[in-house]
Amino acid sequence: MKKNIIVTALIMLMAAWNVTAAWGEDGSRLWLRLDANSTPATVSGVKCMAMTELQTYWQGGPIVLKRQKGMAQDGYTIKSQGEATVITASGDAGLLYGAYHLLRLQEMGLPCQMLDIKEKPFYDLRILNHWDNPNGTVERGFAGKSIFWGDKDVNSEDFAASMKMYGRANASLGINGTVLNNVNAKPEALSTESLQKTKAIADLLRPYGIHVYLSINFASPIKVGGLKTADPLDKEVVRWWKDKVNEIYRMIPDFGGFLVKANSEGEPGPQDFGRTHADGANMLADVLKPHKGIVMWRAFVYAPQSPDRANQAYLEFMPLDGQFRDNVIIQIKNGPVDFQPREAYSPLFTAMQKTPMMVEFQITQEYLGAANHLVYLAPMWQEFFSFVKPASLKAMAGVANIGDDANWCGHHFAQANWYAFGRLAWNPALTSKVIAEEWVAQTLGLNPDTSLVTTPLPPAGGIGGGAVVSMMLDSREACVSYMMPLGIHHIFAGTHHYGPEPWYSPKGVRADWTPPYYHKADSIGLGFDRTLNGSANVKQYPDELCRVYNDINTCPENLLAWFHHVPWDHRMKSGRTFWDELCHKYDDGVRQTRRFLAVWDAMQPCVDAQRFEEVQRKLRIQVRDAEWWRDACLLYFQTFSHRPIPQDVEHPVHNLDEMMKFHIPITMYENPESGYTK
Ligand code: GCW
Repeated sequence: MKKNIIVTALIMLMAAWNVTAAWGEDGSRLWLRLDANSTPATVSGVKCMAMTELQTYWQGGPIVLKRQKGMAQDGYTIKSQGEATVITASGDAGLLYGAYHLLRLQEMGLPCQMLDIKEKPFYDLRILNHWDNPNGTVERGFAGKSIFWGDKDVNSEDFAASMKMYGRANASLGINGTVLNNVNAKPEALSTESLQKTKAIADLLRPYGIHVYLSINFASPIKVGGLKTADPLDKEVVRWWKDKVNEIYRMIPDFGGFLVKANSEGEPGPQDFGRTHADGANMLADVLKPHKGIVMWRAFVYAPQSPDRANQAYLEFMPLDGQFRDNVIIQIKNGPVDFQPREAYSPLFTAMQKTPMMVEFQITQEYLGAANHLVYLAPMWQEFFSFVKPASLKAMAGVANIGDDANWCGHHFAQANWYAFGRLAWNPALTSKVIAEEWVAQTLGLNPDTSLVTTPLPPAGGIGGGAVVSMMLDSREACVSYMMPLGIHHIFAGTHHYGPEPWYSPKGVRADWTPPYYHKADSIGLGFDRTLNGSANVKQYPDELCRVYNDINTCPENLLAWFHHVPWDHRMKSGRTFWDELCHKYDDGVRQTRRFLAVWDAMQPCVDAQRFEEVQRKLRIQVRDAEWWRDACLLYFQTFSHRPIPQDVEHPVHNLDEMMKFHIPITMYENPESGYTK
């Protein structure tokens, strides 16, 4: 599919091509215009890219790019000197990031004189993970097909143009690494033919300071190499990996390394040969070391027989703390279960003291309404950082939400999550609000002056970006409310993780793949008992937190059913019973989505027509989906609570038996186009 797109790399302004007319009158905002017919720039390096971008888009006075030894890697300064602006960095990537910083100021309409800026990234490694398959499908991808694989001709001009847009968008945020294929890795990713494609991509992304990485299948020595085993301690296996890695570095001298999902969800791993995660990771690390490559070894593991899936990663990895080579980083999802709308943080982060760790966030909204719901994720990631010190981590990875859809991410506002990921990987201290304001100003061209926010409804006309910013800031909590408030988790449909199926529990399906395993609804109450009397998951947290979480009266209410089996009549801080509170939360969630729709409706005069309509359509889906979530969950849980839905909340508009018969016929590679109501 040809991407008919206009892109501003810095501002992540991505819109369908036919928006151009609407935006033409306001051409000043499109200063990074890339038209569909432009041939890719032939560039010979990152510095050259910095120059090209500035020459093309900078509207101010002269710029000087200066190299200076001794500055932080990828860091830069920007200083006004008379008429000129001087960008100084020790490396080319720093110059490019400095150039984009300057362009960002210009684009946001901020002053570009008297500058005295000093920046350096918090993390050296700021990396996207693409769950893209060789056939072009994207696991949990909701924005079309892979931009890398499938029928893409990596030698075509179209492909080069698309990599150029991707490279600019990422570099403008400081993202400097990308894993090109799914962690459920097909062995063929390491075939020579596939490596040729990887090389072509690496060549196209190099000018943007982006290094490529691959996910590997641990059984590759058997499946690609024809060996009898993939035992990491077997000499022939080690030799195979050495040869393979040498082959890769001959083709791609700056290749970054491997990402590994091992012994998880059926993927092969060292445990298949009686070895540990450390044995497997270290073998690969040793082979990559001479080339300065790294191993990102995932801690996303759980076993069918485990009485509490949330305990598993800690149980498998804690005994190995300190046993990993220094070029191994353990990559851990933010929560111990799986990218839920709200989870407690993964306790491994505070437990492992002697092992380099990185966090894996999910930018693609597998569990947050796919590409249909407007959910701005920065507040969720920031919540994580309120528990886990950014400095205790080595790097940040984000599972990408990028596909070959015309707007790249399926939902215009999903681009804000890609943007926020990059900005936070550069500086995790940035607030969600500042990031949203940047995005709104640059992408929608709206002034994010928050004084213009009015509640509950904006006045007709005359409103600014502040209303959009505050909608974004509220959106994650709203999603939690209409999907899984008060610590409830993983009550999704079994097959697609889009809608609610708290009842889903077919015979023969492993328990931890069914919602009742997590919500444990019964006549007494709701929630997973992870206290010391239950699965003892609380014990994996530092003592102080363990005490707080263990006691139902001190446990934060937003995690109550995560850590406790909460009695229906448990008294909440509001004075309501738990059941009544639950009803109110679901109701709040629905009301919030209606408010978002009203905010957006009022934005019509301020946004181009196409973008307005596309977002409006999605928000309408979101409102209906929120009602669907509320009705399915409340009516189903009511069969256990036997309590009435309070009079002061809106009552369900669906019937439980009808909802239980309803199935969305989609796979994990698609976005449900119309949500629930077809
Ligand atoms: O979130 C779950 C997804 C799987 C995914 C897995 C993982 C790539 O449902 O689709 O597989 O996690 O993170 O490995």
